[in-house]
Amino acid sequence: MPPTALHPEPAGTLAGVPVIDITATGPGRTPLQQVMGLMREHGPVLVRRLHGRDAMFVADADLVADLADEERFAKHVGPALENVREFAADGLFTAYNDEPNWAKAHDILMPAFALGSMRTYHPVMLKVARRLIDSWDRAARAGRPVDVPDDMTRMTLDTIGLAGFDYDFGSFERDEPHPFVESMVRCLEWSMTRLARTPGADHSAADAAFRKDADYLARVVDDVIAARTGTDQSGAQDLLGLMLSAAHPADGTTLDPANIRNQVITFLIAGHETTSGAMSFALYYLARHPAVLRLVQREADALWGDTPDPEPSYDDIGRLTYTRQVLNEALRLWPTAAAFSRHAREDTLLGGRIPLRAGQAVTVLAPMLHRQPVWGDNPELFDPERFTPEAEAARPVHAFKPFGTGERACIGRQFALHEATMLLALLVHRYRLHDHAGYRLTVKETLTLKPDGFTLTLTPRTPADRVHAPLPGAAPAPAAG
Ligand code: FDE
Repeated sequence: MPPTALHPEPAGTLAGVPVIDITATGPGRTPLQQVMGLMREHGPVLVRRLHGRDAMFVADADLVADLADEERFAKHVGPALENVREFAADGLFTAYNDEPNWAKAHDILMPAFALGSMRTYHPVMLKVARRLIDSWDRAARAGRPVDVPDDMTRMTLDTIGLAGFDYDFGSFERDEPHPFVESMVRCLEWSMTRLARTPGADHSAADAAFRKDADYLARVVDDVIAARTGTDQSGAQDLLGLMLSAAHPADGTTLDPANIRNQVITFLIAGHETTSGAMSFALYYLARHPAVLRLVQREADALWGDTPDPEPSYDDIGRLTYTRQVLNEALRLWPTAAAFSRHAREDTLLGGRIPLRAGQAVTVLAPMLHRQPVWGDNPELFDPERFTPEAEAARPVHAFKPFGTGERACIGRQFALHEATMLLALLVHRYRLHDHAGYRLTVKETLTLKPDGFTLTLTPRTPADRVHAPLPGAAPAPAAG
């Protein structure tokens, strides 16, 4: 448990829910993991009190299922998203439910994120995957470790940049992250640390620095848009082309320029840290679970054999079902967008027992939902067998929420899964992964989660590595935790 959570005792209860006052310590640099720790101690529903402000957190599977009822609950733009709104405004992620631009942009952009549209993005995703592979080949030859989350972030940023806006961040040609990324990360950090501020203190320097970063983001994006405006975009295959040209199916209007800028910033934020964190956690677990790694390799080998530079087709990615299970299991333990909030549409009783007023918010803490008893008696164990079709069918539908819920759920889900599944399969097909530093997991929070300082060394796999012992008749035993 982080030192900030000095086992505070409940300050009392509200409608039977324990109230934990963390004002003495504050939320620290890992606020979500702090709530995870509090839930381990006080149970899967609690009120966290900070400077007299209360926030209810829920991970109980039945309560989360209740919150998924769209008739009684809706997405809540809480304090964290209000802060992100300072630089993403009415983009899809941070728009209020009743803001007209939400429904408009949602309707215009939905087709671009349907499963079939991944065919369009597949070549770009592969091109960027090859950039990562070139860079990892160089590291492997030099015997140099790779920084996994940093490289995953390079990969997802270049992918969303190219697939979304035909803009090349060229991240693999830089030692340091692209300045745009550094500004964006600082904006996200500002959004997070602003939540923990002591009332009355002077934050003007931090706010001025934030303003500068936010202005820079807007400027870069406006340049990208300007370069495309005025030219015919009807044949453009990316999101920006669609936003500049597509008319709403019902009323024929297009998105206004300010909203397009907000959407571009939104997709860059939403589309890269979350996905890169998911791939980083998946690689972390693969490096620790050789039996699982062998099964992922076997799946990739079955498709691509000894081909040194496989050319995965769009359809190949759908065949990588075990690789997908590994990703899901990584997203279970560490859903990289770890919390989302809901509010009551009218006064109601949550789960038939906790009174909520109209507009009152509740935050779902997905990493703890994903460790509830519906997941069996060893939820900390990494086991992709939890995501076989049979196991999934046997579980309540709302037990797994890495992409949020309802009409405001993640629009980029197929995009992220296609990108991540392809890359993971290509990497395990090509390299042996070595946990050279005996890495111990520490999870960094910048609103999203990632394994901090996780490095690997790599050696190329040889044809001999691809000769597999026959599978034992029974399902493989999951690796030990
Ligand atoms: C969304 C999302 C969500 C929800 C939130 C709330 O509710 O608040 C979540 C949870 C998510 N998302 C998650 C995730 C994970 C991953 C890996 C991802 N995600 C990815 C991605 C990519 C992209 C591009 C994206 N993503 C995007 C997005 C958007 C735009 C949104 C908003 C929607 C609406 O409409 O609202 C989201 N996403 Fe995600």
